[in-house]
Amino acid sequence: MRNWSSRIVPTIPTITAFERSLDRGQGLARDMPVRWALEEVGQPYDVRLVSFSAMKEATHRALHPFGQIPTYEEGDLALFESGAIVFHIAEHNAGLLPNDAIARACAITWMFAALSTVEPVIVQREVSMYLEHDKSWHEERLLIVEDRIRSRLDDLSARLGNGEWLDRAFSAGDLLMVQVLRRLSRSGILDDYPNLIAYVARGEARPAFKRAFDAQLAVFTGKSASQLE
Ligand code: GTB
Repeated sequence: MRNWSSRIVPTIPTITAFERSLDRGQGLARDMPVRWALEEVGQPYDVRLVSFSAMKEATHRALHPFGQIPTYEEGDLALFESGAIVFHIAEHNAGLLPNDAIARACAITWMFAALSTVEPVIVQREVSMYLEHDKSWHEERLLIVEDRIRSRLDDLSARLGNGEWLDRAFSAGDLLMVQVLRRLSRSGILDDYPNLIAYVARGEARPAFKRAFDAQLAVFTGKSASQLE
């Protein structure tokens, strides 16, 4: 029986990431938003790299029921789901969620919007590109999926307008939204949305993003982040 009254004892968290980068160090895997959130709040962290086979073993599945990365361990606490991990980091540290209750609820809403309204259509495109490219209906389906993405981007772009961030200050909502939009970087689809391109660039220009990016790139190149400079 779980002890629901337990408290989180702060320790240096350990996250998991792919031992071999699938995206060749582009920082698109889901350890990236977790690293970025930890860097934003100035929380040092350890990384345990896992192989594909290790991810499917019982030891890792005890942390992540679906045998994936990332996971997050902090004392007795073990989390999976990048959004939940970023939320946990944002809840327990200053810098990623406003203190004002209404502004905080709005920022959390953008976290959900990134992961449950914008990202799914982008993932549909990736599935179509990687798993359905040899099907006779691939081109037709791709057009439909890209239309759906554009519909989401039209609305997001209209809402962002000339704003720097989705609400007043940078938040965990922006962190997740920027990370989700980065998945479109090579698609050309963002080209029609100069304000979204500038928004992603603003996110990527943050020192915390750069530190997180370099750390995940170092796993791919085998060079430490300081050797990359
Ligand atoms: N909903 C979960 C979360 O947000 O944490 C999804 C976790 C997830 O998809 N993890 C992937 C994984 O472990 C790694 S990020 N896959 C192994 C498996 O399922 O067996 C996947 C990823 C890689 C590359 C890109 N990219 O290039 O855009 C995006 C996402």
